[in-house]
Amino acid sequence: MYTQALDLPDGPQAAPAARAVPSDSALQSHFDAKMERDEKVEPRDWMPDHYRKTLVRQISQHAHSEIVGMLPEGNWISRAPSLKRKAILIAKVQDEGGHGLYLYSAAETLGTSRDQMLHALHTGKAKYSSIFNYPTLTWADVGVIGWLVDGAAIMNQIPLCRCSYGPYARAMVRICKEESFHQRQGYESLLVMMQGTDAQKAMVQDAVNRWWWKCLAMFGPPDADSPNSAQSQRWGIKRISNDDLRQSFIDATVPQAQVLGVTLPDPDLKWNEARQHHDHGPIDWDEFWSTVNGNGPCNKERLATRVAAWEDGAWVRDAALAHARKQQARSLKEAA
Ligand code: BYC
Repeated sequence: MYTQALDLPDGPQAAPAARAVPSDSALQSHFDAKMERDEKVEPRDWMPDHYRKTLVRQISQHAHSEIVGMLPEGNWISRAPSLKRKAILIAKVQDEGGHGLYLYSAAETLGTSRDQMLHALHTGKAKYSSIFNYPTLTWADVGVIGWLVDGAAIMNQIPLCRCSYGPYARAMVRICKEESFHQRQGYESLLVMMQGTDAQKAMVQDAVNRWWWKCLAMFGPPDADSPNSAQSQRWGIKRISNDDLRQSFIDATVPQAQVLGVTLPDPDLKWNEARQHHDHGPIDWDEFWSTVNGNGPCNKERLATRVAAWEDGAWVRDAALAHARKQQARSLKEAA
């Protein structure tokens, strides 16, 4: 996917004639100048260790979020109310699996293996998005995840298409296109429910009440409490701060809620003429950190499901490896 074979390293390390090993400071200066020019960093370019580690952390966590994110919605595939909704949901959940794969591939270009990343997930060392540790209680939750969770994801991920690391930025372009379809299908399914019975309308409102605050927390802690933001923004990994993205999401969602006919569960939510933005009430950060640290309602269930899927899939990996070895042996024999 990333055609690394065509990536020729540039800058000081690309001077074969000289054969001299460039000093760390020369490499650093070249990297800094590249950042200054807002150019992409590619896998074979020199990069500071901290930049590489930050990317591995963020991209692998993002990949884990995609594959754990398949679970709350996958829970409804067998109970979707019609063949059409089932087909849409299967396609969406499959897309999330694909997003995980693009992202693991992007992280692998930084020198980490998929086994290492999955080991970190399975042993609880790696994080994944807080949002996937809440249960999907009714069919309306599936629509609300599309509208709000995917809506928040798009708001966060569009700027990542301009991330300074090439493979991550390119993976995000395709992911964002698919997320846009996910968001629209969720909103459309809620529009249909909101034209239905009182019970259906109440179900949508209940789901909105349960997911709204969790979606606001998805953007991460407030800027003042975000240890990684400043450096990530200097490096062009994150382009917009957690608080600014959260504000844009709220401003975009309020009119959508009005069209839908639901109330966003925040008595302090109101338009501020001076700021030209909506003010909102306080987010429960204690609840957010408790969930991130493994104590949300579904953390244990989500992790156990992923670990079981990994163990159950061992025979597939073994078979694929055996097949690859057989193919390799055959081509070596033919070449001899
Ligand atoms: N949940 O310094 P900060 C999807 C952690 S997939 C858990 O601001 P950073 C979808 C953060 O990792 C959506 N942890 O960090 C899929 C850090 O801890 P570490 C996933 C969170 O990295 C399927 C600490 O808090 N999207 O939409 O600068 C179906 C301090 O935070 C969360 C991405 O992953 C959270 N919500 O900024 C449907 C996008 N927030 O790592 C939908 C890519 C913060 O230092 N990621 N933490 O131990 C990012 O943009 C950034 O990593 C974040 C956090 C904005 C999430």
